[in-house]
Amino acid sequence: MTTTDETRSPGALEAELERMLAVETFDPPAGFTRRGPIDADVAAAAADPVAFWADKARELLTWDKPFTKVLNEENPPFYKWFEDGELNLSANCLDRHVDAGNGDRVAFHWAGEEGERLAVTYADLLAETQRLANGLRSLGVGRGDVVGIFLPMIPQVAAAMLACARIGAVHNVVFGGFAATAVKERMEVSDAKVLITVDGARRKGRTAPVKSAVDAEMGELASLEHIIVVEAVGAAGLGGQRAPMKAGRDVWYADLLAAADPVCPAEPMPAEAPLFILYSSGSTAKPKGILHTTGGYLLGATYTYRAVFDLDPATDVYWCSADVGWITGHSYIVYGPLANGATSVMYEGAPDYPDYDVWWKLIDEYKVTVFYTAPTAIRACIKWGAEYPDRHDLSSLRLLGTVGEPINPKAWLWYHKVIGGERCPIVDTWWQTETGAIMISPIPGVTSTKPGSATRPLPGYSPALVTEDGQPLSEGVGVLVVTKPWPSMLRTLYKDDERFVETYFSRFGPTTYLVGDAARLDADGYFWIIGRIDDVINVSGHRLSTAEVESAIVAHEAVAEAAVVAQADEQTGQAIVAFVTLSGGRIGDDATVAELREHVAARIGKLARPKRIIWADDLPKTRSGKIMRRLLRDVAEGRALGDVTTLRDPAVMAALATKVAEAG
Ligand code: 6R9
Repeated sequence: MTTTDETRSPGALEAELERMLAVETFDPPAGFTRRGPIDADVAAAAADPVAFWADKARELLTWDKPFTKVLNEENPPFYKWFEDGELNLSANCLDRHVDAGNGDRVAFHWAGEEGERLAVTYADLLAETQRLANGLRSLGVGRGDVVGIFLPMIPQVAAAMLACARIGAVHNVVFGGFAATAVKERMEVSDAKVLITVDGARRKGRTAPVKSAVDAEMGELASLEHIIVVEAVGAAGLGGQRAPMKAGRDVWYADLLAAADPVCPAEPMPAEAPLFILYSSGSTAKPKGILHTTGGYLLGATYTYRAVFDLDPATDVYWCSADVGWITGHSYIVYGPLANGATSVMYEGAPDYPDYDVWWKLIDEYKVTVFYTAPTAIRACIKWGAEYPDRHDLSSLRLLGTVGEPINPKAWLWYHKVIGGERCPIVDTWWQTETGAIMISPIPGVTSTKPGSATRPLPGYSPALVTEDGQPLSEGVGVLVVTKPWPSMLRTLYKDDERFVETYFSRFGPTTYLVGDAARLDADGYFWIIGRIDDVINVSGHRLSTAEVESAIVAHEAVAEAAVVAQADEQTGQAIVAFVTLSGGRIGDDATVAELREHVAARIGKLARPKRIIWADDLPKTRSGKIMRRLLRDVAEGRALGDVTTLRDPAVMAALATKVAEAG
């Protein structure tokens, strides 16, 4: 127990958070002492960012062939970093720790959904990676070949990524929660030669067949030669039958490993060799195949992990609750932590199974010191109530992080108070699949934080704000860009250089990266991400952010979650429509509508009052937890629903459409 039941009575907590909403700036908690020095980095990066990155590349990474060229900017936006250097990413994540005598250190404490526990050491992971790398080779996979990975959160997913990196193959991980149709599409467009998947996957006490679903969708994909199947649930999990296997094409993961040579030396790879493709959860219909390369990407993940999570690999236990199928999982479950020799928790299951306290139970059990999650998850926890975290001892935590969307101050404060016990700094990390690594974030122990702001750029990065016409802004609201190349930037969109240039480097020219977010820069140089450019609402010529209005709405004690979109309006250009989920099963009525409108008016101003409020039992979210406002706009404006297959629960939309129609 971190606090007494008295202080946690819902009313008292609510009142306390309400009081704290008035606090603008939180200084680094007094009890938090930063371990890794950062001042020298800040100074060096400000003086010469390219030289700074070159120094970090030499200091943090192990090179087979040292680079002599740091940055090639002859043909922007096609930048190259460390191009004549060679290294292997799996050797940087595994061999060098084992060689240094840390083979027995746990890389992953794996926690299975039904209570299983497994400790995977660096030596274990290296052994598994080498065998799998040889197994892949035996199936004809070599440098530059694309390997699809469609696995749940099991340790094999890390081995699969590292095995690809070991032999220079390019991985294309598809989030385990996606439908088989999405897997097929991603295998097809990336010409994947091999797919590594699983027989079945568990979720909240049920098992879903995966291999048979993949088979049903895969058809005859010309490029796909083999499917490797991890037997995770076995015949018992699949109603008595093992997963179907097609002779000549399919091979069991265990058989492949058993037959493989245990030794597979890591292949020195050119720094600019492609490392992975990751299809982004962008808002357009066609997914973007974001391509990252070896040296620059690893440097970005390794350096930022160190700077932001301030980890002591020998004593800390780190847990990122994301899925490995997202960039957060790539950079901050696999590559960043492993390159730094960290010990992580990897959890297979959902946050609400078997009960709402499972996360906090795991934090207590493993004495997790650093926890990294998403605002949407925090809001879910708020909805479930503080009694669940309060059941467990969370005193091991020293640092908390968030990623994925702007965090509303109420969720920030709840996280700070209920989970962090007011002693843990919160790092609100802003970045994207495209940036490969965190770009804007507080430096824990150094940066004073303001709830809702990702604060300032990390050393070596140059995000900036410009007007619609590209004029630099030192304060105010504008469009977020990055003015200088950085090592872990995407290199292109897979096989689509044209779309790469068009999407990111056409609006302000080939040397200015267009982020796609709007932001506000305050007088202290703090960045406040407003949201995607298309999430900005213009009411009567006043700019409002959906996030800002949402934040105001969810600050109301009756509200669990809200999503705000714009609807075309004759009078005001755009009008605000709010989809609102009430907490604790409350029913929305006219009085609540009036109350909420008043509440928003009091917080932002009358013009921010939602024109319509629609009560929603649930909101449409992608599997990574992002609210799909595009779909909400469609419902609000009475358009036919577009593609809903990427939603976690496609049924949510039909229910909402009915509600809106009823409301008229
Ligand atoms: C890492 C990740 C990127 C978009 C990005 C922005 C939003 C991410 C944020 C944030 C405000 C933060 N975003 N982190 N907005 N504050 N701390 O999420 O990558 O899935 O590519 O999404 O997410 O809009 O442009 P990705």
